Amino acid sequence: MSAPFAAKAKPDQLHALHGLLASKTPTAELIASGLFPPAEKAKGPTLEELAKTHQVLKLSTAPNLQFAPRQLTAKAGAPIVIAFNNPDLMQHNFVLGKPGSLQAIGQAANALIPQPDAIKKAYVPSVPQVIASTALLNPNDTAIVILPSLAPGDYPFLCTFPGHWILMQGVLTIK
Ligand SMILES: [Cu+2]
Repeated sequence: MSAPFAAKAKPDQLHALHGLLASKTPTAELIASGLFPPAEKAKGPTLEELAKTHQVLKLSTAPNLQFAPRQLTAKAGAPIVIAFNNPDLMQHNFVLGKPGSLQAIGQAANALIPQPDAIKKAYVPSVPQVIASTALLNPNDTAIVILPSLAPGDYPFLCTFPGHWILMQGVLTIK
């Protein structure tokens, strides 16, 4: 359990936490201490504030390695916010790719799995096709993904947690 939590921490925090993680999983006290900042508590504008200037899309995980919905639609010419939450019982992430890049990102994600820095990268491959990505979300975590305005097209999204992307994918259509 320690590695996924560690993946969210900064390098200097990882060093300080090494001993703690060896003996126990994060508790409410540790989370309150700021050593394990939940992704949804990151500093920045709130969803309500962003909604004044951005198109807001909502996306969730669903059982059996699915996104719900699998199809998102937004307009070209205005920035986008995706509020992504994970009500599932396992960890997931969200990776958005350039049009036509699903297979390339998925294969890069597969190639990343055995690499020593895979967990540190939250299983997100460092390839130019990736437009945006989140950390690994624990159950009940939420992430806010802020995107610029995008040109019309079909943008694939997927979860790159090992073994998920073949099933866990969807499309953001910009019209
Ligand atoms: Cu997943």
